[in-house]
Amino acid sequence: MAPPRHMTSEDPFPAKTPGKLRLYGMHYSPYAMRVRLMLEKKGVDHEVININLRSKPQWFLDKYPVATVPVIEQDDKLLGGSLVICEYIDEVYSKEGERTLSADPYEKGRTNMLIHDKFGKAISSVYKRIGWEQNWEEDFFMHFGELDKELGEKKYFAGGDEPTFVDYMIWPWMRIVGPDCEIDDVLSTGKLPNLERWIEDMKKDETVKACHTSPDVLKKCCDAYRTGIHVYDLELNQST
Ligand SMILES: N[C@@H](CCC(=O)N[C@@H](CS)C(=O)NCC(=O)O)C(=O)O
Repeated sequence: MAPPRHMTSEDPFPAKTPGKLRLYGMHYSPYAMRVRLMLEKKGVDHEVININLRSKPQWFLDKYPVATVPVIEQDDKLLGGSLVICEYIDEVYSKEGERTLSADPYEKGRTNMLIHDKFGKAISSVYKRIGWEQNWEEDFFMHFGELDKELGEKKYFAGGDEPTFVDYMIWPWMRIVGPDCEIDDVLSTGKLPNLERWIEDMKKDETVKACHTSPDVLKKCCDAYRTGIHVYDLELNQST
């Protein structure tokens, strides 16, 4: 099913349903995808209002002057920032013993360090590669090499047989690394064997599958990043 179209400054505020959680997103935003993954994982009943980031509705700016997506709203509660939101969803909607992020303060701190520090750097090297910036390769393999080392022999980043918080938080960027994807020239080098295996395992995860975006659409988003011409509602314009 095509995602909801992206609303512009022309669109009136869509009435809220009492009690229902609403995600303000942008369908191709990796940050918003973090939240979609977590909502899917936790089976949270919700609605999505997509925002055209080049023509933001005034009602969105009034609500969240930081003016980025994702944002969630439920009655009079509002939270912005993908990691803040995902941690909140995990805490509020997980059944006993099913949290994806450890409740142990030290474990949680270590996970957040990995996401902010090591993966933060890897994200910037993904954009360098998408933009074919000079020397992207050195940067890319340095930061991805660190991640590969961090993963090591483990199936998922936190150990265990199931993906947890950290895997879902980094997936939106990692899904474009690999065969048939935008960054298809790095896994065949043998430099990232652990990540290569991890990507294949992540692709089989039910939550990841439910939030799938076709490689064709992802490619158009990467092209848009290169040209600076934003694209919205690609699925609505597709004939298939
Ligand atoms: N730290 C924020 C970053 C969110 C972010 O930068 N989102 C982008 C979309 S991918 C955005 O809304 N940009 C605003 C704009 O382009 O005007 C988070 O984790 O949610």
